[in-house]
Order: sequence, then C-alpha cells, then structure tokens
Amino acid sequence: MLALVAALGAGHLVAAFVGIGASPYLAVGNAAIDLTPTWLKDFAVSAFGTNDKPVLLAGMAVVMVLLAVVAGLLSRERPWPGQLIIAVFGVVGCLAVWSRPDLGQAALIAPLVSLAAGVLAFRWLHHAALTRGVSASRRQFLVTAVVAGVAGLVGQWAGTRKDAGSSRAAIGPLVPAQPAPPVPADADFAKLGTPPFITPNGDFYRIDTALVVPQLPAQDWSLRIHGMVDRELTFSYDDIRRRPLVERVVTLCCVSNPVGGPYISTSRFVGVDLAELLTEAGVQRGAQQLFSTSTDGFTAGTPVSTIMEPGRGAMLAIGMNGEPLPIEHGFPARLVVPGLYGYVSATKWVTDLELTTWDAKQAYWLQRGWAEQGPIKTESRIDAPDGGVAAGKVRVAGIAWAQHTGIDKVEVRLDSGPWQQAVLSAEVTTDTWRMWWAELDAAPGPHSATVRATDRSGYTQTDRLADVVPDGATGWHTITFTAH
Ligand SMILES: Nc1nc2c(c(=O)[nH]1)N[C@H]1C(S)=C(S)[C@@H](COP(=O)(O)O)O[C@H]1N2
Ligand SMILES: [Mo]
Repeated sequence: MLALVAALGAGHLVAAFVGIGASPYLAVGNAAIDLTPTWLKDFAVSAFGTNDKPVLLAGMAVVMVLLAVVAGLLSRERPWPGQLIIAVFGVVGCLAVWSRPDLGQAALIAPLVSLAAGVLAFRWLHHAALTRGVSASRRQFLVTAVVAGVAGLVGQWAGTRKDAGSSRAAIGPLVPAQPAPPVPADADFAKLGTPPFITPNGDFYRIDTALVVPQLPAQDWSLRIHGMVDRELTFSYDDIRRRPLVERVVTLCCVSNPVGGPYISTSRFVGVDLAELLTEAGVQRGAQQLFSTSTDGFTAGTPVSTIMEPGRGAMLAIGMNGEPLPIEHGFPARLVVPGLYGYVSATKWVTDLELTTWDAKQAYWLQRGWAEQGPIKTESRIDAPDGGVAAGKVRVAGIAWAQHTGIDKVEVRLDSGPWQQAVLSAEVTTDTWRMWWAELDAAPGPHSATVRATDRSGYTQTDRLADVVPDGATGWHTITFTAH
C-alpha cells in the first residue's frame, strides 16, 4: 500500500510541471470517464448526480488499495508478485496519459516516474521488512509515507496554482452593445416555489467530463475557425471582446436530465453572434457540422444549418450574468446554441471550430451511442409542493420549456382527475423557460399531481416514458404529496 502511495505521490508531483492531468491517478480517472459505456454513465449520473466525479475517484482509491493489499499479502516471501502488480499499475497509468488528447508526449514522464518510484519503494520496504522484520522497519515505512504524502500535496498545490482565476478577475465588466431587455418581475413565481428566472452563476447546473476544471488564462486562449471555409480565421480574446457584444437570455439544458430533473438553468449570456463569425470565415457549400473542440479534448457536432438559421441566436459566449464566464462554465469562451442540448452545442473552454461533414468526424457523445441531432424536447416539471400541505386549495408550481419554439399552455391534474390549465409567467423569449402555477382542490390524504406542457407548434408532451439515451427523456412529471 505504501509503495502504491509513493507511486501516486511521485506521479502527482511530476505532473504539476507537465500538466496536472498527467497525474496517473487523474489520467486513469479521465480515461475511465471516456471509456465508460453509456449505460454505466447513465447509472452514475442517476445515482450520484453531479457528485459522480468524486465518487469515481473514491471508487478508484478503494479498488487500488484492495489490489495493493492483495499484492502485499502475495509478496510475503518473494517480492515479485508485488512488483508485478505495481508494474501493471504503472503501465495502465502510462496508457491513460498517452491516450489523453490534451497531453503531449512529455507528459509520459509523470507515469514513468510514478512507475519507477513505486517499484523502488516496494523493493526498499520489502527488503527492510524481510531482513529486519516489520516492526523494526517502522522508520522506512514512516519515511515513505511522509515523503509520498508531501510529494502528493506539493504536486496538488503546484499543479493547480496556475489557475485562470487571476486572468478572469482582470477581465473587468463585459458591457453588451446590444443588451437583452430587462427580465420582467412576473417572469418567475419564486415565491410559489419555482426557481428564480435567472439562475445565479453559482447555482447554474454543471455537466462535463473534466475531472480537473481546465484552467485557460484569456491571454493564452485563441479560437481557430477552419475546415470547409473560404479563409481560416484565428481570434484572440481581445479580438472577440473588442467586437460589439450581444446579450441573450437562454435556458440551457442537458440531454441527461431525467423527467423532473435538475439539469436546466437560465442565464444572460454575453458574447458575439456565432453565425457572424462563421460568415466572416465563409462557410463552404457542403459543410454540415460545426465540430467544436475544447482545450481538454471534448468535442461536439452542431448542425451548420441550425447555427446559420436567421434569428437562431447561436453565440460564442464570454460572459454570464454580467461577469466573465465562471471557470467551470467555460472561461474564457464557450458555445451556446438556443434550442439544442448542451452535448451537441455548448462546448466549454472551446478553442477550435472546424466546418466539416457528418461522415468525416464523430463528436464525443456520438461515439458513445447518443444521437447525432439533439434538439431540446418540450418538457415540464413540478417544483412545489415539496412534501406535506394543508388540505383544501393546494398551490402547485413549476417550470416548462420548449426552447426556440415557446410554451403555449401548461396543464396540471390532481390524481387522475381532469386537466386544469395553469397560469403562465410572462414570456421573456421563446429560448427561455416559462414558469407556471395552478390551484388544485385536495381533500385530506395522499395525492399525486401531474403536469404536461403544450408548445407553440401545437405539440403536447407525450406521456410515453423515454430514457435520456439517446436523445433526451420524455414523459409527464408526477409528484406525490399528502394533504393534512
Ligand atoms: N468542454 C466541455 N464542454 C461541454 C461539456 C463537456 O463535457 N466538456 N459538456 C456539455 C454538456 S453535456 C452540457 S449539458 C453543457 C453544460 O454546460 P454547463 O456545465 O455550463 O451547464 O456543456 C457542454 N459542454
Ligand atoms: Mo449534457
């Protein structure tokens, strides 16, 4: 176990200098995320929500400790079983680092040092324990534990010290030349239990594959537009920032959001019009997808026809709610395309835009069994009541969304009673959620309430339950409560 700790500590320390993602522990975690089959990812999200990453790291630690203990027990007489297992760990670490799209060859030094440290520590400790007995070699054990622990901590400190926080703090206010109209006071029913219309940045849902949030200072960022274009363009942060900025209020939502789920939020995004940038580059005939890549190797494929639609409002965003993008939401820049799920459109930490065909390239989630096209499905959710209520007139409230189409009607029913029309909040844009409330007459006892929305195309939400894979959940949200 101590040899394992020594290996991980040494690797983490070296990774601080070649990119913390080269730390064998983190690289194996990242590789596990990339290799996770869709059903398992789905299970992890439904079981652990956005805590899936700490759960993964803890799970890895438990598995490694168990293997290390077994290796130790097998090595009571001879050192080779332990050395073999450490070597296997080392090879797995090297493969994981090697497979990372965002790490160069030099990053392999971290898992190699890790491997060497693990083998050496194991031999040293094993020799001491065999020749002098376990209790007499206590000093060696202690030295290894302390040195490995300090190496790991120093690596953690040095490797995460270079962060984008100071660059972000130096950006200053992002003032849109075209501000979005103010949100009217009756755009939400927060007093009745709905979320506030604009989600505070700290509460905005977060979904991504990044085990360590990418730290990309604005001065080191650039965006390249290439592929099927007339002229290749590269923009610096200042190039983007100096353009007339637009502000658009958009409700973003994740394809992994189950019926009634939390992965939906609304923000005032500030940035530049994406269709304008692409027009400057000159989109060539035959370009079907905008293949966007982030600094950590995530990719998304967005239909060019959607981005170029007049009035779609697709953006390269650099700000949220008057601030530069929070680092975990994509600082310095990300894409936002109203009406499309994030996995096909909302690339955070975006650095590369390639115009290409669907056949030429497959984006991250497409390779893992999710749909090529990801328009957001019309859905609704009940937020209140949450638990027990007084019998009589019971207020129910929630949200409904049909981005880029608009919500026209929300209906609620008590148990299997008749549908009752809900009161809708003011519509801010068709790209944002709409809040609703209604009053149901509930006698004392247990009840259920169900909601369904109708969008402006005339479509009423189907009650057919569909899983989130491959292109988003469907079904009516039902809650249960007791009236006293
Ligand atoms: N670089 C990167 N961008 C990404 C992702 C990712 O894993 N990596 N996930 C996408 C998904 S699935 C969604 S739903 C949105 C979520 O954006 P948010 O975290 O700002 O809410 O980001 C998208 N952009
Ligand atoms: Mo997502």
